[in-house]
Amino acid sequence: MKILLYNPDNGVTRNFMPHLWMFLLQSLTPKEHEVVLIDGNAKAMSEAELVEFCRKENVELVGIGAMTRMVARAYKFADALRDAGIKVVMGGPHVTECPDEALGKDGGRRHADAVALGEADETWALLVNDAARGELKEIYQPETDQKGNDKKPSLQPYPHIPWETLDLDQFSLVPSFMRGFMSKLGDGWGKFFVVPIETGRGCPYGCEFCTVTGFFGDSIRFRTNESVVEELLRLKARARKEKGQIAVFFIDDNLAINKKRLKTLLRDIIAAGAQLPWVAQISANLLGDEELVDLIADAGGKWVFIGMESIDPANMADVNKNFSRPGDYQAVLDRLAKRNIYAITSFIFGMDNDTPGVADRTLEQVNSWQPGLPVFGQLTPFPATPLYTRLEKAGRMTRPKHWLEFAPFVMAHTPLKMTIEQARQETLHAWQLSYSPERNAEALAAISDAPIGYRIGHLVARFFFRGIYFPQMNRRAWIKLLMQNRRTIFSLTKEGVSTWRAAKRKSRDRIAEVSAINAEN
Ligand code: B12
Ligand code: SF4
Repeated sequence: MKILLYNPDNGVTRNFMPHLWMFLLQSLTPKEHEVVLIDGNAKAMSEAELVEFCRKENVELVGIGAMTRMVARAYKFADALRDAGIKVVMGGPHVTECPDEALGKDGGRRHADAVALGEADETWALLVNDAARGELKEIYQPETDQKGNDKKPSLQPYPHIPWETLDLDQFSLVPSFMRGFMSKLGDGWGKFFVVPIETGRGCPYGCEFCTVTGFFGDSIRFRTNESVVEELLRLKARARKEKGQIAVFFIDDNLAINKKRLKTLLRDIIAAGAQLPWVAQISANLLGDEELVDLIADAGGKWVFIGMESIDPANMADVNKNFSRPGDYQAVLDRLAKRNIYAITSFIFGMDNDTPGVADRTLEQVNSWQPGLPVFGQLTPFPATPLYTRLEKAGRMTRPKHWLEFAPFVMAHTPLKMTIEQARQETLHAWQLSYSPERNAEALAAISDAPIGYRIGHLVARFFFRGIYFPQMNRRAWIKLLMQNRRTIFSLTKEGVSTWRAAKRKSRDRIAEVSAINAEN
């Protein structure tokens, strides 16, 4: 049987990284079946084009995964496929939280023939074999323990994802018109991939807005260090072979949740020479340990994503996240910057104690810290979270099924001290100011004593991160962006060229010196 795993595009931005679930399920598929992957964010397709593709390729089963934000689009694709007589199975966080919606048991249209609830590592092969026999059931769900909770996959052993041979072309971040030129730079930048790797699952913190504790559980499971190191080494070999660049996103929700374990993993990565540039999510409260931060830097860590959420401790308490203290943020960022590690700082507006002006107040703080990459979202009640329950009980939801009428930056409930429109304006304002050419230049000036390579990396990262909010999907958009930032680019290029010339001159002089010494002897 031929299976397509499909991830719908989010309709607003372009993801910078493929989704791990697709590769994971592909490697867990019984060998007699063939699996193809399409990520709508990388390869845009209409519903009709997808149906046509499935017909031409004789695809018999389509697996669609979606977060809440993308689920309305996922349903549209699923409907078109089912109308064409192709079986559809859906999985991922949203359908786990709202299975009746996907199965049409809540009064709406049915979108999926089957749903896979929760972690599907151990149910996928069963589901595929049932589908091949024409005996697909409606619901696939992990076995439960005595307390009725899902039995979670242990991650030991962990499936082998053949990164070294997979066709990753659709996921290269280098726009095709720049590939020829970029491949000649340094060790080669003709292709640049960010690859997702997990080292563990689960988070015990239970922040009010987050689905992770409910979905993956509050006890944490880890892969073995050996299996992570082995995966990194294969990726490193691929980057070398293709003269491209590969960076890794450790997608664990909190990579340092067990500091002792993380230290052993980082030491093993260093010992095996398995370093690749990487980014990971770590909460601020776990970044106070100097030894840990040293190891992060030595093991290739370049960016740390920190869910800072708000600079207001009252907001942090409201969402059950006061383990992360705004007063500590500056020290955390200084500690990282000392090792040339960037921080991606994530903020949420529209919290209950937010008032108009929250964007400017937040940016004033952000701009006084080490420059990083700030991102801004809004408090969103995802189904099955404690936040959803609280707001629903209080009768504060304005769009209880907001995912079916997704609107970027329009909140689904009214915050207590501002309007929904004010929250939208604050969010737009924060994005616009944070990635303007002026702010880019200021951020670069603030790290003018850092090595040139680090500063170039910072500017490039700013260009990509701005793309989360400002659509940047074609050649024109890129050229416009480069023109707007031409002064900063020009001064970095000038400095880069003279640094390179000086290094070349120095190495020539050194060679001449050594030859002279040899001749004298
Ligand atoms: C990496 C990540 C991202 C990446 C993008 C996704 C990517 N390319 O990987 C980035 C950083 C861009 C991102 C962004 C966002 N993310 Co995010 N992200 C994650 C994260 C940390 C890891 C995802 C992952 O790979 N998990 C590991 C895999 C193995 O788990 P999985 O995807 O759930 O898949 C398993 C099962 O669900 C199932 N499954 C999944 N799909 C399918 C499909 C089929 C057919 C089947 C059978 C089974 C199946 O099988 C898998 C194996 O068991 C998760 C949290 C988490 N730990 O999952 C949040 C998470 C998915 N993100 C979340 C959110 C809210 C967002 C944002 C909307 C945040 C925002 N406000 O902007 C944005 C929007 C995304 C966008 N614009 O496209 C929420 C989603 C909640 C929900 N109900 O939808 C999560 C769960 C985090 C949270 N705090 O609650 N995210
Ligand atoms: S620390 Fe992160 S992953 Fe854990 S519950 Fe809070 S927001 Fe979710």
